[in-house]
Amino acid sequence: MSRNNEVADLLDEFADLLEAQDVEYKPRAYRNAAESIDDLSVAIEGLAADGPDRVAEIDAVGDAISAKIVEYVETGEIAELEAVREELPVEMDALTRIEGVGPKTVGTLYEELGVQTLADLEAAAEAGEIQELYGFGATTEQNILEGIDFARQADGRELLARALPRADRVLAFLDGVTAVERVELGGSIRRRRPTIGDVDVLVGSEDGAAVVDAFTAWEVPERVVEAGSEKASVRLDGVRVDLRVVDPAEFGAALQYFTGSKTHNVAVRNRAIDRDLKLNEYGLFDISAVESPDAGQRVGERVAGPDEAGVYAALGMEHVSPELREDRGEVAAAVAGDLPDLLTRAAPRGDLHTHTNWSDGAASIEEMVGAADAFGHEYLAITDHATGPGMVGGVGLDDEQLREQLPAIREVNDEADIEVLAGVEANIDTEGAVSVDDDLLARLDIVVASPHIKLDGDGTDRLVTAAKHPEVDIVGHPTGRQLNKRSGMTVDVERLASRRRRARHRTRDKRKSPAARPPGKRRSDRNRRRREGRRRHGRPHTG
Ligand code: DGT
Ligand code: CA
Ligand code: CA
Repeated sequence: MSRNNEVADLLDEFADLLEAQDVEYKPRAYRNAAESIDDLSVAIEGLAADGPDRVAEIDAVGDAISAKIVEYVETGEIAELEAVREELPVEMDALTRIEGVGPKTVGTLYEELGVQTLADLEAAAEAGEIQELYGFGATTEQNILEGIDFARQADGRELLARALPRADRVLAFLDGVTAVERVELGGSIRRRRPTIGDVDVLVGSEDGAAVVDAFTAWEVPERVVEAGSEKASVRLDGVRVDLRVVDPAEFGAALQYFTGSKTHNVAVRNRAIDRDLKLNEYGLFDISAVESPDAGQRVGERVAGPDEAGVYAALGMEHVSPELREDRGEVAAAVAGDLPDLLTRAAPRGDLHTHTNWSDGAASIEEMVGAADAFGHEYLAITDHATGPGMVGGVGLDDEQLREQLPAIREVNDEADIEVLAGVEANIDTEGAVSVDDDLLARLDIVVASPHIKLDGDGTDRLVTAAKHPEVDIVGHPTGRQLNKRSGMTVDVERLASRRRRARHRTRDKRKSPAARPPGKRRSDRNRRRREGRRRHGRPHTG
């Protein structure tokens, strides 16, 4: 496993600190470099070992940044970053989690008011000190106060996509430890929750002490938080990792227990009780012939334990995928054999929401289509941002630019092995109006409309209005939430979806959809196989 994420995080932190100090250009350069390193398919430390010239070959990484990367890989720190950290000792991540508070604001608040933490910020806002600052006002101060609670809740929770690479490193390490017989992730990361409090790792081993010793001696984590005979916690790239070691004979029951969620476990345990069974982290036990079932943890005859599948089977239910274990009816569905099919990586047939370098995407139309083809997609829609309400910084295309882009998309389509649809991501204003000219929308194959302003309160009415627009096919990110940043709008999805269905029926005949088009495209064997394999998964799902 590579340290790419770690290096990218440091460069992002560097960028934030420089931006807070009003340094120009550099922050952008550091962020571009960070993004590029996040996307690397090789390990950064391998390149660094070959020297700064090799590192500077990475896209968006110049000589100055490459020298810092090599310095970090060799010495474990970047002297210049340490210096800026001292000049600006603020909890940047926590503070910028508040919507509307960016690194620049953090810099000003530190310079003017000495704000370092969320608590400092709250005190300053409550005392009315923020609205007195140049460039701030009462509204900003009020927004900050309102955002603090949300930022607190988010505090310490890591995005799944950032936690997973760290978890992979832990798994890879433990796989190589001799005493480890089995290892799996548990907790919210196994359930693939959007944000992760800590990473739970479960090991099956006869020798807990050896596993804990190896784990706490591992040189990669920043520090060991605690260590016992059968468990240990470390901090790795800012994420807490909880390790627990159990007897291999009890691994399945422990995995079921430590995967959670707590409410799912309660529902499963109730089913066990109804069937005269006792379920806990040590196993599933038949207690029908036992006089005092509470006399110990391992009372009765063990009917499941080593494998998690055995636990669910012995309870007369289908195995419940971890993603479904949230007590939303999955236990009853598993008993009835009625669990839904989950999407797999092979299931999506195409992508109907993408941006290119025409707006704020990083890649060209050709590159996007090439990557989609390589991924196995049958179709790809190009839906760059249109300019309009909420589109800041000149990101979106105006109608004229969209008219220019249309033939460019058609041209790529003519050359491509997959279907390339011409589309747009238009903006929905506060009243539900859609930002692009109707005539232009009518010429496109697919129209995504998304809200980008006033992303709070109830958004159902404006979204329903947009969805009823005859040219709109998809409402994009309806709530506008941003994980760990803002909760977004509340939306009555049922009402929105029922409106949508009616609108679709009206327009179905008028416009071609990927499914309705004649199969004019040559497709690779791989695509055909994928398509056939997928038929039972039903309609494509778009996110
Ligand atoms: P997180 O870490 O906040 O994202 O959420 P989880 O679900 O990973 O929670 P965590 O790490 O506290 O515990 C992992 C699992 O262990 C949890 O999903 C269920 C189980 N568990 C932990 N503590 C308890 C408990 O007190 N009672 C029960 N029934 N289960 C527990
Ligand atoms: Ca956890
Ligand atoms: Ca935990």
